[in-house]
Amino acid sequence: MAASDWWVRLREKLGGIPTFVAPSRNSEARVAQTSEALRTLLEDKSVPANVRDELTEDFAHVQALLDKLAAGELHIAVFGRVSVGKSALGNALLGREAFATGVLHGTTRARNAERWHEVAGQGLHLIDTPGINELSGEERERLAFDVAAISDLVIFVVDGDMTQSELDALRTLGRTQRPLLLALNKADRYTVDERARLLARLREHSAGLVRAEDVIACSALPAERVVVQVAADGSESETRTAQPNDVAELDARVRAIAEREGKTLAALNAGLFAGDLSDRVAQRVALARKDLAQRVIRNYCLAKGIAVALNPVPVADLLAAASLDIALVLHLGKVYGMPLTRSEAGTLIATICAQLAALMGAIWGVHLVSSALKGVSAGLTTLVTAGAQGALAWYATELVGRAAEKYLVQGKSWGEGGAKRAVADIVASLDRDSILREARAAILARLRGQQTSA
Ligand SMILES: Nc1nc2c(ncn2[C@@H]2O[C@H](COP(=O)(O)OP(=O)(O)OP(=O)(O)O)[C@@H](O)[C@H]2O)c(=O)[nH]1
Ligand SMILES: [Mg+2]
Repeated sequence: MAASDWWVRLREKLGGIPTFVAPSRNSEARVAQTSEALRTLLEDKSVPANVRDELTEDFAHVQALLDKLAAGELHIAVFGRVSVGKSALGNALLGREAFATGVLHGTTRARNAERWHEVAGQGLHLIDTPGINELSGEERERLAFDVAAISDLVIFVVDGDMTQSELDALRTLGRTQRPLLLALNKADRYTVDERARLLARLREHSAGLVRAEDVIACSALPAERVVVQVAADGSESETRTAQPNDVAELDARVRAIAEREGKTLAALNAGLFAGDLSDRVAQRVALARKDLAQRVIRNYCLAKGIAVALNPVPVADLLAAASLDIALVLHLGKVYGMPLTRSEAGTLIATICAQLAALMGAIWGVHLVSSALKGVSAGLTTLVTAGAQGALAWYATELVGRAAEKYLVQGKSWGEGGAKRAVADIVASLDRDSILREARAAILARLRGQQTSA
């Protein structure tokens, strides 16, 4: 099957990219399906070891997602500008002082070396993040994506009407397909009327990104009430009374979501990540294969070039001698995970050679020999002539190898233009003279080495 058939299988299993508004029905089935897809990814033996090594972190993340799915945990991130009360809101939802809060901008960033801070409790797993206006545009985008990657639900916190950069950040989060809640914090600072107008405005801004009922006012850490009393003697005294927070509506909404679609959300997000990772794995696998194929072709070119140089054949026989390249083609089939039988390899080479002969018939004689010899000035020693013959064999093998590779990469197919077009493209894409030059140098170096060691 195709080179990366395992991820195609995985994609099929996941059934496309899910969007939010998850169907709650069948959520157990989806969780089971996603878990199985993730496990397939973890256990797939066709992922080469070096690719797996490069993506160790991602594979660890898949394992974590699996554990999370098993535990049915819901990860919630709070996101927004500095000092809007993200940490305070996290604390209010958790019911304890888990995150540092403060009047100074960048409290979260200053206190935590890491880019965000996670705390679990009350059946929730909260992720506190630094204020986005502390970051450059690019960093902000990366943070949004990173945060989204580890959360099932993002609470975007504002403390008034939205600024353009807040709206941009909200849109970025929207692109990650995470469900979003928009919290208008510090509601205690507004009158009932102002609050209603602000909520209406925020719903307008976030239309299409956040559902109207998910735009909610709250007061995570209301200002203390200060009462100044003036005594009979004119002296003043101040009493400060802490006010209870008001996050009940937001809390209820979060928990309703967690209850109703927690597992499904976690499964959807794990599915999104798995889809993403399988794309990356497929890309790396393709690169690793191409790299390996390149080395395989070069080795066969060198071996063939030396063999011909040691035992020169008439130039016209070079194409016929290309049938010796059967081992190369068999090897390439293995590299691309598409083993060929001997007779398939033979047919493939015959097809390629027929195209090459048709293409190069006219120039395959004198011109090529003179290109092979180009740059060799004086005294055509036997060694040099042999090197030139070997270089031609190398070039022919390279053409056969590249053409066979193309056929394999396309899933044992020549594509639309057929073999003729494919082979012509390969010939056109290779710089013949530089290959001949490199080939001759490599072959001569080997032959000289053999002569000295002999
Ligand atoms: N009036 C009022 N003040 C609040 C409310 N929530 C938070 N604050 C105040 O806002 C300031 C910032 O709160 P934090 O929770 O530290 O804000 P943050 O968004 O985490 O800030 P950074 O970590 O600096 O990005 C603090 O002085 C809080 O006391 C609220 O609901 N009402
Ligand atoms: Mg903070």
